[in-house]
Amino acid sequence: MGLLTIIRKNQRKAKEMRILFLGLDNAGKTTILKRLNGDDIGSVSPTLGFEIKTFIHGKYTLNIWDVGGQRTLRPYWRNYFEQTDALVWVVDSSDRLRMQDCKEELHSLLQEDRLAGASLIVLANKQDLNGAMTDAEIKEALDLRSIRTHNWKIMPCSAITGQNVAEAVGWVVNDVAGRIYYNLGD
Ligand code: G3D
Ligand code: MG
Repeated sequence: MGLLTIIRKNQRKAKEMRILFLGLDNAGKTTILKRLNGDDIGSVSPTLGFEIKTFIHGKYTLNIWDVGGQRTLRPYWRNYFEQTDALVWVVDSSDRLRMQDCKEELHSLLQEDRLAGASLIVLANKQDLNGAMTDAEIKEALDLRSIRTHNWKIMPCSAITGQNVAEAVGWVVNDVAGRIYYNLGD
């Protein structure tokens, strides 16, 4: 293998991003990923383990990990933290009763050393539902303003209508690329 080939291979590797989709169960993580992938969103079953989806986004390869969020599965989240470039925290904006649980889980994740460098986007999903909390309300409820450790953003979205689904990925890619790849060139 020539030197150029090796360099090219390494560059290709360097342009991979590892993105972790987390949130309480039923938030819509799997449906958002299906929507991104152009899959049928009529049939989504609860994620019991994890699934990895790979997308090409411009010059980047995104490896997206979709991990089950049921309470019994949450202790396993930590197995997926290593080398995470971005955390996508998906919220069911209509689930007011679990907003406190959602806030506690998010803030405890942000304490994790292995997630320290990761960008964070909070997706206020299910905006198509009547009575869904707005992104401003969710920002308050999850106390996002207190986050000093991560570069974060919140976006309203809907996996059903497709609102902001692609835009959210765009923000993640730009934020990670700005941090990591700004000096790599083409
Ligand atoms: P999860 O992977 O976070 O656990 P899922 O969540 O993707 O399995 O979605 C859980 C349920 O929420 C699914 O409904 C799914 O259709 C619904 N859902 C996901 N995103 C949206 C959205 O933006 N708007 C609305 N209205 N519903 C959404 P079921 O009925 O299959 O359990
Ligand atoms: Mg799921």
